[in-house]
Amino acid sequence: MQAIKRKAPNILITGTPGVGKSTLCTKLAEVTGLEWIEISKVAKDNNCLEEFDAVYNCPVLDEDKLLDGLEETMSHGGNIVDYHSSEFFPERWFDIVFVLRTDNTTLYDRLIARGYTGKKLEDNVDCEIFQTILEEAKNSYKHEIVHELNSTSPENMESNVQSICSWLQNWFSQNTQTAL
Ligand code: DAT
Repeated sequence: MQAIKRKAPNILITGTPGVGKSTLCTKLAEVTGLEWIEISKVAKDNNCLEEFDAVYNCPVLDEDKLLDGLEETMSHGGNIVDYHSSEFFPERWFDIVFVLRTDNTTLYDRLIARGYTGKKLEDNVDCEIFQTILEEAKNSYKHEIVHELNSTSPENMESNVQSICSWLQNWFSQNTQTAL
């Protein structure tokens, strides 16, 4: 569905906060040379955060401003986008979507270690239990490009890096034209 062929694919890594997106993306960027775009950081650095949501104890994202600012970068390809939501991105941006998953006990411990408490802690654990981010991704992208990855152990991370690298090599071999 992409209008112009990209030089490299764009990958979306999504999942509940604490599931391991930053950890995986750091490693992937290192191994693949693709650009890691951490949406929360980009939003902060580019003043795309609006008023503070007192209930969820987090700022509200100015989605239009953020998307406009990223359009050119995404059109070139070669990006790994990391965010806990996926529905507001243009569908055409991504060649593949990975949803990281873990069990609720593991997630609970990770979020406690991060200092989450009360409603924020509870809502994020519920989000994982109810597969909210997976459902969101499936509702926003073609099912065949949405993949669940277990992100509970360091071994899982290694195998996730391997799987994504294999997919990437395959993408390049199918999308790179041989020079005459
Ligand atoms: P996120 O970016 O999704 O919020 P993170 O990458 O910051 O999550 O990870 C949260 C914590 O979990 C952090 O202490 C590292 C740990 N972690 C992440 N992935 C892991 C894995 N596959 N195995 C063990 N620990 C992991």
